[in-house]
Amino acid sequence: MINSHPKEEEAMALTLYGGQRTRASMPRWYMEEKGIAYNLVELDLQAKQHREPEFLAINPFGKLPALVDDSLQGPDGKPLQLFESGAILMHLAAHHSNDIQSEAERALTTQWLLFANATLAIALFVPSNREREFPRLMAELNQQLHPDRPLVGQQWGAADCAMQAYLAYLPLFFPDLDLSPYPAIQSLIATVQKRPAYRKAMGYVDA
Ligand SMILES: N[C@@H](CCC(=O)N[C@@H](CS)C(=O)NCC(=O)O)C(=O)O
Repeated sequence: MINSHPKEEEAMALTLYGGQRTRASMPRWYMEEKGIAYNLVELDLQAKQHREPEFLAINPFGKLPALVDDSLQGPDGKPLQLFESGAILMHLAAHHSNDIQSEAERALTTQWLLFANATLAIALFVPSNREREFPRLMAELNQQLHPDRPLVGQQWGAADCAMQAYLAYLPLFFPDLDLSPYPAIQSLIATVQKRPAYRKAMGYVDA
């Protein structure tokens, strides 16, 4: 049985399904930064709650995060259900914030979300790719990224959220990795780690 919070859920259009140490922290961080109200349903992966029929009805692949948006109708006439952190971030940016101001910004946001999930994540987490791709991508990102300069538009947005969240995973997942060749990324990670919304989304106790 999945524990949710029915009172809050009734009042809020958005329900995020997440779990500790999952990519649900990305859309959660985004919603915290943007002040978007949401209900959080935390699943216990150890207890295999993500494989229970109740959650498989929301994401048949049994993966987190997933989002239900009561304010929009899906093709079956029920509230819109979404999986994939990048698709969820894009939806939040396009429909629940004023981040995206032009078609060019929409296209660039999509570009960075796909890069984060399909290229950077693979370079970080797939060992064979880490050797081959990681230094080259990191060297270029070290030139491009800056804590005070959004990747798209004038304000911190979905593209920054996904890119920064993956980079901030580095010291958590690979504490022995030497990031000193990438000082701009090191300083970006330090800035991210201080953001209250990030700390809350990551479940840090002080947040
Ligand atoms: N590309 C997907 C990855 C989803 C994914 O693999 N989620 C992990 C947690 S970070 C999960 O649910 N793992 C449990 C499982 O696969 O059984 C996304 O970005 O949403």
